[in-house]
Amino acid sequence: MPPAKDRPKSYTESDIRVLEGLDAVRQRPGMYIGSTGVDGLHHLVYEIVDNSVDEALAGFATRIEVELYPDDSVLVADNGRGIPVGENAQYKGTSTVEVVLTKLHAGGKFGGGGYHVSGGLHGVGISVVNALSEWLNVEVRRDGFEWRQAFKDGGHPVGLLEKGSRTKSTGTLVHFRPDEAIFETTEISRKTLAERFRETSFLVPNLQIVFRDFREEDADTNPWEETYAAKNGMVDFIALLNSTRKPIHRHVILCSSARTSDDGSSMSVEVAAQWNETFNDSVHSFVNVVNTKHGGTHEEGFRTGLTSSMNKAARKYGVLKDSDENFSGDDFREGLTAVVSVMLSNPQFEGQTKAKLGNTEVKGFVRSAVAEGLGAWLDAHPAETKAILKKVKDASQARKAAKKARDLARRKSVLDSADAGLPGKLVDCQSPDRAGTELFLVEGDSAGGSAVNARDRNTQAILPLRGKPLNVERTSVAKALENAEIAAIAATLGCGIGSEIDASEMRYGRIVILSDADVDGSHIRTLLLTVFMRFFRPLLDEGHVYVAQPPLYQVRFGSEKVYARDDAELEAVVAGHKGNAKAVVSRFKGLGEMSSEQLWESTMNPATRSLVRITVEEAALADEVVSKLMGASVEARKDWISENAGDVRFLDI
Ligand code: 1YM
Repeated sequence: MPPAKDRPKSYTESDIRVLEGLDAVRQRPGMYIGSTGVDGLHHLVYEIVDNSVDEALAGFATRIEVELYPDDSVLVADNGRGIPVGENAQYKGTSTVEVVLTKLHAGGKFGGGGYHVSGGLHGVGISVVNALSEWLNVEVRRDGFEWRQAFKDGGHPVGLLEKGSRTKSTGTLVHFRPDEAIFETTEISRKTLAERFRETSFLVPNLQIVFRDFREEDADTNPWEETYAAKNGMVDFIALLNSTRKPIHRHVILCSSARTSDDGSSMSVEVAAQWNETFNDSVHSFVNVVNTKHGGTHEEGFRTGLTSSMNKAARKYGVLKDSDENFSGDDFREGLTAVVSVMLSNPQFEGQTKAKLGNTEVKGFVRSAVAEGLGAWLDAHPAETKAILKKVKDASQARKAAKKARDLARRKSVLDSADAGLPGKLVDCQSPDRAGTELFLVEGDSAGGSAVNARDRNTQAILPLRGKPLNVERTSVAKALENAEIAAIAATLGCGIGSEIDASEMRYGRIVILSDADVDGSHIRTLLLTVFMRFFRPLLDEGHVYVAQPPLYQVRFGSEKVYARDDAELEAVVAGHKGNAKAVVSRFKGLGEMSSEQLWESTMNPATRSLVRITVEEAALADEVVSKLMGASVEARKDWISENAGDVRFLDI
């Protein structure tokens, strides 16, 4: 807090108490917004936008505008009722606007009647954004007038709420600049925000979100702009998720249910689903409009409801005979694209990332909603139901065949290799303890040879892969295992594949994909990552999968050697070198051309290399990118890959 002489005249004792609250936020920002990295920065924007989304869910706002400016400030405006401007009932002498902006409150909202539904991961409210901003201006249109108030240096009011000109319209606008002293970066990612706004528009009916970015040169007159609005809500969401896949039935299945308990708490659920020709399960779940990447009780309820109503239908249509066992949950999920959206007044989140719903009462609620709603839909659409059940039956047969194939593959490889069950071309490491061990998947036999010589034989194992990996976008587990390279990867990892995976059985601590630093190399990397996406997903989720960063150049300054990954790094290395020695640059044509020593120094030595960990942060987006790419024509794929070559983070979204 600034010394007394610097405080505005309007300061009162209660303001001081209030600001003590905001100072606590500045002292431990992580507790309120998760981190002070880029995720925390985005969280600030969501916190404000969520207020506007609440206003839309309450039926008052229909339009939200979000704008990014070159000074890294962010503006959010909505056409809702406007934050109340009168004296606050709880804090006499202070406007409700000021209370909302300066008073910490766990639920984010108070003074109003409704409950806070959107947001939810932290749901800390707009005052936290004020506390973490260099400056923040709020404008409200309400009760026939425009009102404004300014804050600076972490939430200190510059003056009182001022009444301005008359207006007939209503709404709230917040413009703020995240505090550079708090955040490691103040550069907001347009792509991350755009993805979230697009999702929001699918889940909130009658809402339009306009997103503009004024940060590029000349953008003040002609900014980048996108508008998100989904006329058909979740049906549009499914259509987008399935845009590169062929649905096997025409209508998107929709069901919903809502309930209010005696204590006034309420919950509602909406589910949209459609099966497609692929073998992939693509289920996305949301709580209060926020993506729950790690699922939780609502997803569990969805899965059990789905399994029971589908098995019932299978018996009704004679796809299952009396003596047959039920289909398993996995059989129903092959080729299923679904969105599960629940609204809860009191969501409880679990896990470190708070991306998993914990409320136990939700499971049964969603299960019966789905069992009933889906059951009714299936009864009303016999032809489509039969098409789905045919797919389920195929899936079930394929699953049984895959199990046989897998058992067979295991036994066969036992005969092939001295090591129990391991492929012959694997050069394993010696450490019996999997912690600290690494499996390198290496493109090509010759590079594999250099890697074998270069490696630390105690902790680094090498599996050379021949040619391009199989494109698995439209492949079942059984079919994929017929491919020698994929079978070798599965046998080497030893943790199972597809739905029968157990990540804890993986034989290595890390998997490192090592391919050339060129376009072909990045194509191979993409295909391999798709194999992991589709068949070894838990390994990605748990952060076991990495991409090595082999250099494209070696630069010598006399006896000193430096490596550079790309042209930009080469330029930086040469420009940044101090001393008189002349730079001698050589370019590697591929991994196979590097000596073992070079490969070790630049790419494999844990002390000097850099690895990129591949995570599936935005599962929905990654899924879309992978299928778009994998389903696309060869030409489109090549174009896309050469544009994005070298940037492995495209799957890191
Ligand atoms: C750009 C950010 O904050 N919009 C917004 C906030 C509120 C209301 C409307 C609102 C809510 C209620 C009644 C209510 C808030 N009000 C409060 C509080 N946009 C943005 N739009 N009237 C207006 O919930 O009953 C907190 S936020 F507490 F004052 F009611």
